[in-house]
Amino acid sequence: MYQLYIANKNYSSWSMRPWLVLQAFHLPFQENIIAFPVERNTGTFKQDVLAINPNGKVPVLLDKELMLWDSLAICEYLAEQHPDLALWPQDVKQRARARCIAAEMHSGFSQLRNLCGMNIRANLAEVGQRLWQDNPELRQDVARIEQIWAQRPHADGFLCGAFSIADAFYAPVVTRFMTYGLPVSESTLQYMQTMLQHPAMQLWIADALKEDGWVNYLESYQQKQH
Ligand SMILES: N[C@@H](CCC(=O)N[C@@H](CS)C(=O)NCC(=O)O)C(=O)O
Repeated sequence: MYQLYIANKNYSSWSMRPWLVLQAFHLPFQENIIAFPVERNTGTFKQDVLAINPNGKVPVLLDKELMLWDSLAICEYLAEQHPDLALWPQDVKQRARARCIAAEMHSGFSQLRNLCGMNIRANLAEVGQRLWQDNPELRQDVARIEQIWAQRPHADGFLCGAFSIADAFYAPVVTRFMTYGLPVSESTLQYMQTMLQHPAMQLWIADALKEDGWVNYLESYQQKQH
């Protein structure tokens, strides 16, 4: 059984990606949550992560003595270990495209990432409206994502055919678009609905909504209600 180390499901977009892949493809894994501290650099989060990964970040996948510490590398490894399961699309052209768009997400979209941190339980639509008006780079990031999503083979399907690693990489964007109420097209809304109906996505969101951990440094737009 794989061991997957992740942080809070409400906030940890990098954790969400490999977790969704493991869950969606019914791979045997145990999740281990190392919760972020309330204030940065307090608590035992860093030392707990460092005890398994010298890079000090989650997600981490352990396969017996082998330790993998990057979401894309973890997904590539899982795809290699389970070649019968099409974690990447079976079709060679869709597979190439899936790799390109997953890599683009892995290394890009910094404005969306920085301004609209994942926060599944929050409703930050007013904040989103202001961010949208004030940040042309955010609008550019969203436009590029909408372009990628619009190129999916079927309007009512996933990015490269069946659900794959590519969809897992864009899953946190689906939740961000919801949290910040960004003004997206009908086609984008349709893809979001497709993703929101996936059982693995539903399970992650349900778990996130059950969490009570509040992390001040990831809540730049709202105060904790007492
Ligand atoms: N490129 C890494 C990014 C991992 C990452 O930034 N993880 C965040 C959580 S979402 C983290 O562990 N942050 C804790 C810290 O930086 O102290 C990946 O793809 O896994």
